[in-house]
Amino acid sequence: MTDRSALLIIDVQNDFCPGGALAVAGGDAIVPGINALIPAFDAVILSQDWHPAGHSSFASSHPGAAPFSVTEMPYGPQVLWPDHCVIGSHGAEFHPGLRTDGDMIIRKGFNPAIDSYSAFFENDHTTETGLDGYLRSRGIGRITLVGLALDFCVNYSAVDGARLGFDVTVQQDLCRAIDLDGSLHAAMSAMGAAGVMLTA
Ligand code: VGL
Ligand code: ZN
Repeated sequence: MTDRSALLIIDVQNDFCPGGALAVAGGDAIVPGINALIPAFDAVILSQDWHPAGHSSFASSHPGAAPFSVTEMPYGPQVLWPDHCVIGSHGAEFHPGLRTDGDMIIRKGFNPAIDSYSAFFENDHTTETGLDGYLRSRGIGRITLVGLALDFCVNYSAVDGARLGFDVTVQQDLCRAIDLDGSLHAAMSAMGAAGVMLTA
């Protein structure tokens, strides 16, 4: 049975909202709309970017590297971010206005050596987070994604979800993007090519 629907609320955390370490413009503006959407789904899952201090995706862990530059990791190119969503920090907490009474919280990015944009796989594209199995064992076949950031974690999660066989919708008006060097345009193409449905 795979006829159940889930809302996946991606990384609506203080560090991705205005005032945060990796602020996404308007990141906080989507919170009321996400809260209002919750009752329409059979299941609600929140993801939380969750990095140990000194994480390999932080520019500060690479001497001389500027934030937002790109480096080569064993698993491929990796953007180096400002320190963000450090485990236990205020920035890693969900936005205080967000309803967090969902069924499950999936944390990702806790492996010091691998970043994890997607809620399904780490950036090596092989290490699973466990979300796929969780959804399947609950009979969920349809997922709608909202949250931050549209061109990184929402995009990677949506594309992986579609590849795993889920019916995936991204509700664009409840997402905001970082838009780094054309990343938003690339993300829209990738999601379209993967068969993700994009709603306004
Ligand atoms: C994200 C960059 C680094 C995201 C997380 O949630 O989109 N972006 N870590
Ligand atoms: Zn991160």
